[in-house]
Amino acid sequence: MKMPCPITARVLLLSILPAVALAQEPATPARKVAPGSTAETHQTTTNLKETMTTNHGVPISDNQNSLKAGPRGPVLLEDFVLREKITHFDHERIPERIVHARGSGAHGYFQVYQSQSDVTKAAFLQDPDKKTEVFVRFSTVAGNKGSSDTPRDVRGFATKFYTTEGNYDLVGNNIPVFFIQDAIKFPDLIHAVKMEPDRGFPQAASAHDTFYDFISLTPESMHMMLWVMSDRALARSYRMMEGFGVHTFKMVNAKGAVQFVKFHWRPKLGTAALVWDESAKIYGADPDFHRRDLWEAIERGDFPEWELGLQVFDEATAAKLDFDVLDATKLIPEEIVPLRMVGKMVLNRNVDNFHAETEQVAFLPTNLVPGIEFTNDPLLQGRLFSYQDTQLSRLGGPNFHQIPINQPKGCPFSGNFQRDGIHQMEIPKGRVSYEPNTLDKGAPRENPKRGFISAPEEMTGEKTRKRAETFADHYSQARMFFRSMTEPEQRHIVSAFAFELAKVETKAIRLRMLGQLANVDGALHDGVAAALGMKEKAEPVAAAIPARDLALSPTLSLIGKAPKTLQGRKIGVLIGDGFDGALLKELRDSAKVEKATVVVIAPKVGGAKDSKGDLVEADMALSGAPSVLFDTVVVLTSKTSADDLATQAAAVDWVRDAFGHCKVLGHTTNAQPLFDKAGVQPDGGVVNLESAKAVGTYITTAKGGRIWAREPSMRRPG
Ligand code: HDE
Repeated sequence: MKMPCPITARVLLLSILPAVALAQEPATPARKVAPGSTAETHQTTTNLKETMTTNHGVPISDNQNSLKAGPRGPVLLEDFVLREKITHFDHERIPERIVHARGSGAHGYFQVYQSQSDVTKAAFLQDPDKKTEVFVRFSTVAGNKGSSDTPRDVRGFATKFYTTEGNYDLVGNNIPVFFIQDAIKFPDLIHAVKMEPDRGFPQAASAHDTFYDFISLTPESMHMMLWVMSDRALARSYRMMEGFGVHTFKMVNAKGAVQFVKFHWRPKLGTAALVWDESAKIYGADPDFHRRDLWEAIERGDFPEWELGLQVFDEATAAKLDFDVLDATKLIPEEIVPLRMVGKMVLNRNVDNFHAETEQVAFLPTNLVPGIEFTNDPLLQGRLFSYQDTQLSRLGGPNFHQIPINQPKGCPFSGNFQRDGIHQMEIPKGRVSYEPNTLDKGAPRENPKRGFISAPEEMTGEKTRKRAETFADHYSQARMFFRSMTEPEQRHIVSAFAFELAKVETKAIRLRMLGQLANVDGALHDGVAAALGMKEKAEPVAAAIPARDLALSPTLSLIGKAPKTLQGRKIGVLIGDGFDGALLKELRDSAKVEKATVVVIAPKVGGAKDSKGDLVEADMALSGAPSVLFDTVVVLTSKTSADDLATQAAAVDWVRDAFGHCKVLGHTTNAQPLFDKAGVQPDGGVVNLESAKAVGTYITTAKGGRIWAREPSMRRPG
């Protein structure tokens, strides 16, 4: 006997039921929900303006349940609301950037201090009363979009100026030189550093065989490698990072005079870096460390600022330098061409939507305005092709300039006759889409006076793939950089190389890399070789030009020029029951004066009771707030709570790490059991807060930054 299909029966039943249900529905929707349904908590509206619609404008009655054949039946294909929503979701991601995939952006403005008309006719560099809108995106290079903020890496520093003459993009990095001299090597470099193609790891890390295989065969990368192994690659915050245009550009004034220029961004908060162990731990504790820091600073009105500095020089100066200004693996020491500070940039607005702005922004080194021009740097020349090209696949077609974040703002021009293409968002009017024409009198025309004109430059030369001989010295500036560092910074470079090379599995690559380091500096090689402790010797590498001893450039050192400040820094205060509330208040007051932020941490996020029995709420629970998240730390406890904390690994690690990362620690006498357990040795950076004026002493000491003298006794290179 054939049984009736239960599903068919239910569908039949349902096709009758809705009519009955609808007829009984009251005018104002009190949604009918099954008992226990999540929809009970959802809000509905009768207001037309607030009514949710499909992408095609059809009002939606229920955004909680799909259309089914009966409450327990199959979902119906005709549910266009469900299908449209899921289809859109399925396509929510766009291809991530091939490099610089992980980034954070913010809006702000740029303002010039005074007219720079002697060097450039660029409009945004003329009027000190004019604020030019900007959008900045900071990024890491090697990791995927979902990687962490703090690996050892170069940071991107890309700025879009929405000028009255169109968009100008200064697409720079936080390191003033680059790995390679010619764009044709870029795909090789990036393939080498990214995850190895068979295994798909390591993520966001240069410490692996393919990278060092390539680098050890590429002597021109040595200068940049020294920077990448230095503290520069471990930025404490985007707000405390310098930026550089890297290439030499040209500036042209209204009279047509051409000069060379290098761009520099200098953070108002001064520069600061993490230590390697700290950055590795932050990787787990807060993968969004830099993104959160930037976002929170802007939200609390503590707007990050940078000054724009220019190194302006002429052909004659360029000719006298030890290297070629078209070679992006070289820098010009400030001691030779000083910076001229021309204006400031303030970031004062977070994005409204990460995808629409930070993800969809398209920076193009080809976005120039009259008064700024390219040079023949072969690395730059390759970039002029790459960025436009990559947007075609990333943003889907040739109309990506119509995406709001990429549109020029504030310039009076009328566009052009480019038409159609995928994602065309405009509806151009009229029958004329060509030029010259007579049929459209108001059509856009070329403007020989205001239009972009390249400064005339004589070009001759044989067709060749030769690299200029003036690009051949790969080691002298690498040596200059290493020798210009302070002692702790040199130690960090040695440590970083030793760490990375220890991760390289192929011995021959390690030895070849040691050969490269020997060409840079004997002490550097010896330090790394000793830390690796291998029995084999470095493989000698022939140098086209052996390193020369250039004059040192102390301005390259971060520690050397670090300001004594707590501005924009975070003080982590760990409290335990019975702590001294008055001391916490004094700390808060002093931190406010210094424009630092105090973050109170307790074993429970609900807080801890002070010595008077009042509950003080914590900002964070100890389990989620390791001391690596703070620039300097304080422990305020009673004897009992210190004894208790000393039994907790999280608290012991908190203190041990702070001490191990050379931070300044403030504490009450009661905290001693915890400090003993954490192995804290008294030194100038461990400040007891209970003697007279001790908070003042703590603040002054903490303003000085890390206690580097502590480091050698605790951590050997490697
Ligand atoms: Fe890039 N680079 N790059 N680069 N670059 C990209 O463009 C490229 C180079 C830099 O926040 C890509 O839109 C080539 C130097 C930043 O959106 C791509 C070469 C400098 C950003 C590209 C270089 C940079 C990028 C990937 C060698 C410092 C992120 C997605 C010739 C001056 C911008 C995109 C953002 C992004 C190509 C070398 C800075 C693939 C071919 C040198 C800050 O087009």
